[in-house]
Amino acid sequence: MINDKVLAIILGGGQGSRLYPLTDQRSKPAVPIAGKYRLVDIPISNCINADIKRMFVLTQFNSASLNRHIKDTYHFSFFSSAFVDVLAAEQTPHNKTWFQGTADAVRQSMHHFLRHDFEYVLILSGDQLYQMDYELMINAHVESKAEISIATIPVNAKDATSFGILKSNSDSVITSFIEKPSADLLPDWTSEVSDDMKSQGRNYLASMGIYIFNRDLLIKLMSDPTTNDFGKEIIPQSIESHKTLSYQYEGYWTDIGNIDSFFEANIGLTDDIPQFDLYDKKKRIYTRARMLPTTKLAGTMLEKAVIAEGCIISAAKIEKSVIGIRSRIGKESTVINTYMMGSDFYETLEEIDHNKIEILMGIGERCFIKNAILDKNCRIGDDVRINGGKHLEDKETDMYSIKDGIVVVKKGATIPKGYVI
Ligand code: ADQ
Ligand code: ADP
Repeated sequence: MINDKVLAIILGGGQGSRLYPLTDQRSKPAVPIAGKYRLVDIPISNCINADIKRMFVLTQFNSASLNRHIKDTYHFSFFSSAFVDVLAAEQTPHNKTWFQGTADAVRQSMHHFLRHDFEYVLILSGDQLYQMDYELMINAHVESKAEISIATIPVNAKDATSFGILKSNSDSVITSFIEKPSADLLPDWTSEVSDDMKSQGRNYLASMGIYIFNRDLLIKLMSDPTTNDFGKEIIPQSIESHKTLSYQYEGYWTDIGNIDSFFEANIGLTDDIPQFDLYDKKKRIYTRARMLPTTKLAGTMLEKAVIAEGCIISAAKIEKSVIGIRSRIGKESTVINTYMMGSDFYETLEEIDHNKIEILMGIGERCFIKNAILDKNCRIGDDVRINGGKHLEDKETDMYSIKDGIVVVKKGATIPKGYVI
């Protein structure tokens, strides 16, 4: 089977500064999404669904939560060749520095990959929400006898400046590529797209940052130590000398690299028909099986709410919000347009008593929370009011950050009773 010849490399993130403060205490792949998953579950699940069984996750720093999550989640049979290995930037006698970019991350880990038998490398981003069948892309790559393939998607002019933009010929072979063009250059970079895409103004073909390389070519490209990045250097330099295929995709795909897009992607799950479908049996998203009890609700008005397992909720109202595992929300509280990640553990009555805990984990009574992300293990005291929105300026405190009007309460932070943001 062709997929047995593929090794997947998941780029788990550079410094993760665009997702700060969610990446303050954990590496980007470990950031919790959709109430019970972590970012890294998306590319790993897409690989498993496409029968790609060997995966490396490259990350800039090794967080305990990432390692624990991978170790506890992805158990393969003793007789299977499948694995998910985390490779954190490491110092060796040859490399004294952190990864300098995406290609450098791959280069520094080549010795780990070359221990395996493979013909193709599938390189994936760790911060995108989508369900794509990589097998179709691999087949297109092999059939066209390309040396490199790039998954591409039509985007509009507003988004085009944040992506690699390319043009291809009638055989879908890429003829030119520019990384993140400025708006004044865009008029030269339109492509022929389907009527559906045209009607949405999506006239530019963007790289999704998903690449297939033939093994020998990757080894050759990685032997040049002056290139650090796929988008900035490797791809633009390779298209002339190596046949590079554009594999066009038109399904749902979104980059969740910053707080705003991360928030929108999570809240989008509360839509009547979410674009990201967690209910499709054939495109299952895997995560750790936690054996949590069911969620208990009392007196709560729910409107477009997504609620994970193990919650205890007595809120008055939850609207357009995602409520993560083990969340506790007290009486008469209102939660609107909020992603609450939940908690890592329950506090027992003995612990609360013994440690004289005044503000319990979760949201207290009579709170009002709107336009916020509550990281894990937060303690929101009674009568707290968080009213996020564009009227707020960016701000940074020990307890929370405000970015683009979204209030992000930091992991484990305590917001005192009656506090107003
Ligand atoms: P960007 O997403 O801006 O553009 P980049 O910041 O290099 O590119 O990140 C690509 C992926 O690699 C992300 O998942 C990121 O977290 C991860 N990453 C970055 N540095 C890393 C490092 N040092 N170690 C490990 N992982 C790292 C890229 C392409 C564009 C394309 C977009 C699509 O360059 O051409 O359009 O992706 O999202
Ligand atoms: P999940 O996958 O459920 O999000 P994590 O692995 O991120 O879980 O974190 C749960 C972790 O919290 C577990 O390792 C667990 O040991 C730890 N934990 C459990 N109880 C407590 C506690 N009382 N205080 C601190 N950490 C705890």
